Amino acid sequence: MKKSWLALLPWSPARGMTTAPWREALVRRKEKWLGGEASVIAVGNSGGDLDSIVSAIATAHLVGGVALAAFGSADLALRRDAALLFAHCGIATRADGSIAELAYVDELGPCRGAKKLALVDHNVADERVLGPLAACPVIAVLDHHADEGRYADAPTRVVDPGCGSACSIVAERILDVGDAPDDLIALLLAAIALDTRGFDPKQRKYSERDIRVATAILDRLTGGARFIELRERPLPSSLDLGGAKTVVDLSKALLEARKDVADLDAAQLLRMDYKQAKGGHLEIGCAGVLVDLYELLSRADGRLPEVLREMAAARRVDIMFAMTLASHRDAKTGEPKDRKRKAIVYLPVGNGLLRESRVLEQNLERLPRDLPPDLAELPLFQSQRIVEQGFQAHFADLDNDGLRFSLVPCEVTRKTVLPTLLYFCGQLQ
Ligand SMILES: [Mn+2]
Repeated sequence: MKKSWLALLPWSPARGMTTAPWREALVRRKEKWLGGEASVIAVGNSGGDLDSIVSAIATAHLVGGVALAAFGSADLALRRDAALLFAHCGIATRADGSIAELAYVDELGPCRGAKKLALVDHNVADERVLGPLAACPVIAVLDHHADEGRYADAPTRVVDPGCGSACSIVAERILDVGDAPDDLIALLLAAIALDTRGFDPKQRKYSERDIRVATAILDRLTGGARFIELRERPLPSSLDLGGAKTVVDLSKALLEARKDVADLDAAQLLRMDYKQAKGGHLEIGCAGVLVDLYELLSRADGRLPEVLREMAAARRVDIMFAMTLASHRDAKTGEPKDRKRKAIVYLPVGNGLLRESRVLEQNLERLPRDLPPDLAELPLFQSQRIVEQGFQAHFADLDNDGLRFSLVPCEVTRKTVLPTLLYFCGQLQ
């Protein structure tokens, strides 16, 4: 059949839709595995940073297996560096911001095909994340964390704690194979550039192995230029992310991307940096939010209480807190006026908690009076001056829907607020 002339144009939709065969193969194997077929599962650690994601993808390619992300599919969009890199490399995202090339822990059904594991970027299978999968035989460990000494019989086992990036260890093997796709190797280089901070000699987050592998990748992708220092070598045009010309620029662009939350909604902002813990009989959630309170409210479209309630329900949380910058806005221009304060916003979920949450408020407001000695001793309670001035909290209604809030000094962080909350939760009758 004659090809449409449209397909010959660089901007034609037909062209835009082509996917590299190695990526199509990943998707196909994933679907077969989710359908019950046996496979080798390459999985990264539960932190799920760019290193874990890319090393899992590359290892799955290498072993003809499936790449599994140790987090839910909706959470890929929260890893801003990864989201930006994949978008830049033309890897399409689905409605929830995930990519089809990965499997996600929330997609795993109860009956899964028999399988073997390849652990990347960690060296002990995480049972909390993988469930019964964690008991599968481990055939490969490719990692750069402290060696826990497990799976000594794994046919492939490289654990090199001195190495800056698990992707260096995986890339080493991929380059050996010879026919590895350029765009896959480019992803590995991006993760290595980020983990090594662009081979910054001051931070020294790399070893000879990282240097050797990054050099070999650049040789493959750009040819020649061997006599130029690694940090100054030109990148392939496929990695000109944010105009990056070198690994130094690329690492800066990816680090910068982590803070780029411009297109996230309130629910995503709340999930981005979230901690949960139990104090007494109460389950407490606390989100660190990268935008100010004004912005959080507007991203929630007036539905912040519902968003918090939904999040609390999904995680069985009793009281949901969020910490943001306060940022009073100029009434006329909407411009932020005061970045010197932070805000604590919270919602007790369920009416029964109203009385208890008010007691918690009073305890926080009363600080530094009644600050327990074991908290007062901690360095952060000293450096944030909680010991002398408490949180200077005064709680009030933020709306008519149960949302309460207080301003606190800007040096106050969740690292002091959450332990204090948990302590006072433990004191509740
Ligand atoms: Mn790593």
